[in-house]
Amino acid sequence: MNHSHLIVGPGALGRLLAMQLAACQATTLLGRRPLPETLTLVSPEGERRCRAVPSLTSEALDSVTPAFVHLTTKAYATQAALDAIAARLAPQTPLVLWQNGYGVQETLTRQWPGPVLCASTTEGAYIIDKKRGSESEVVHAGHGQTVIGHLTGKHRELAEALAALLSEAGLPGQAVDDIRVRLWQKLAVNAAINPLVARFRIRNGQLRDRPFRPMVEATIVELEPIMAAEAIPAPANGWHGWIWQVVKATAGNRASMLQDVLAGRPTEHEAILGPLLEAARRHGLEVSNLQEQYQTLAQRQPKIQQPQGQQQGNHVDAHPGQ
Ligand code: KPL
Repeated sequence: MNHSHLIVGPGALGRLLAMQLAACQATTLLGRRPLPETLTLVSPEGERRCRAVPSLTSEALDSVTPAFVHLTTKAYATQAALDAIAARLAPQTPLVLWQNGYGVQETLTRQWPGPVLCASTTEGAYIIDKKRGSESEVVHAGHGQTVIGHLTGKHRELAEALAALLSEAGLPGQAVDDIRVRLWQKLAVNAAINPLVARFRIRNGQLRDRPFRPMVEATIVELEPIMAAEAIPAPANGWHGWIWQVVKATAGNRASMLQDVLAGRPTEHEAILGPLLEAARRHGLEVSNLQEQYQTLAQRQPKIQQPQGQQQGNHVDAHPGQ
């Protein structure tokens, strides 16, 4: 069986996937610009490995017929990245969506004729650019878990096959029937942490101190009724316990949204806060904190650049309890 992988979006997560999968599967990276022939990965244990991973730009795409297309672009760039290559893919090619937030997963599941799997990962990775990007290393910051599934629970066998391939490649994966719930639970964590750390340019752990702690608490108070109204079950230790547990587990992290701000990239506020605000509006819930955070982020947005190959940069997650 053909198990080849095409990875669209050579940011930190895309490169981590490429490096790991290339060890046991045919893997190609697709970017806007040609990528270095050899990628370097620093493992969580500090070991440095180099691997040749073939890369392409979309003009050369006709030369590969992938078994899986992994979209690892930022959430706001995903639709355009797929549009740029769709005509060159067989319509039944399975897509795997690795985006933060919620939104594009529903849109593409409706739109794409083939199977669409969604992945939610706690693998942590970031890129260190050396010599202005001509040399860069991917740092695999921490081992995590990846859950994979179709939004309506279809394609279970395919999700299991992919989970097994990822596990074999050193990225433990598990097929799940409730990926929508998993994505919304992650949304809650991202909404409680990312906007505040990006705004105040602090590491996750600093949220435990004043003046930030009450701000997180105020966000959790707004998140709880949204999750209940959307029928998203609370994690075993409750939203409060779980969110503070993630803050502790990722205390040293610069969250993905902070890294976007520091790199001058647009943030994923639309994908993370947008669905929560929309749900609050539908259910008539008061969410002034979330609204204020959304507006603050929306005001600082740099222009979105060319979509394809937009990096899913520095996706650093931790999800105890999953
Ligand atoms: O998922 C994350 C992110 O950085 O996007 C958290 C959980 C906030 C960890 O940094």
